[in-house]
Amino acid sequence: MKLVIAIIHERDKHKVSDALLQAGHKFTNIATTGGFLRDGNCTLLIGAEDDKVDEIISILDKCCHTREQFVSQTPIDTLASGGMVVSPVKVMVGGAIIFVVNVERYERV
Ligand code: 2BA
Repeated sequence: MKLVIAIIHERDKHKVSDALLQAGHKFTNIATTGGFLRDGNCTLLIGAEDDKVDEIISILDKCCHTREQFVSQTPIDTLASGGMVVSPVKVMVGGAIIFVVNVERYERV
């Protein structure tokens, strides 16, 4: 068994949840915060049999779209500029960051 940990953009949350449910997967949705942008994102914990992992990754791939976003000041800029305004920087947001880890033991009691 595997645990798929997927960090996705807030805006893709409903689309991904609907597609996972429709395909019969079980998951937990956690509200999380990106370390760089310090913006809300969403982390999904999806427990699945090994042979279902590729299907899950394919759903995430189809439902999560990469977008460009301009950020007026990143946390790093804030520290470096001493409070002065710096020009907006372009960052890519969205898509999905996926970790697949082995589950040593799974119990439902
Ligand atoms: P954030 O840390 O808020 O990062 C948002 C986006 O900002 C990143 O998108 C990336 O395009 C950009 N970015 C991140 N760190 C940067 C840096 N030091 N310099 C310039 N640009 C930077 P993604 O790479 O798609 O990541 C989306 C979210 O996934 C991240 O939000 C974070 O919450 C999570 N994440 C990404 N890689 C991770 C990792 N190796 N471990 C744990 N969480 C990760």
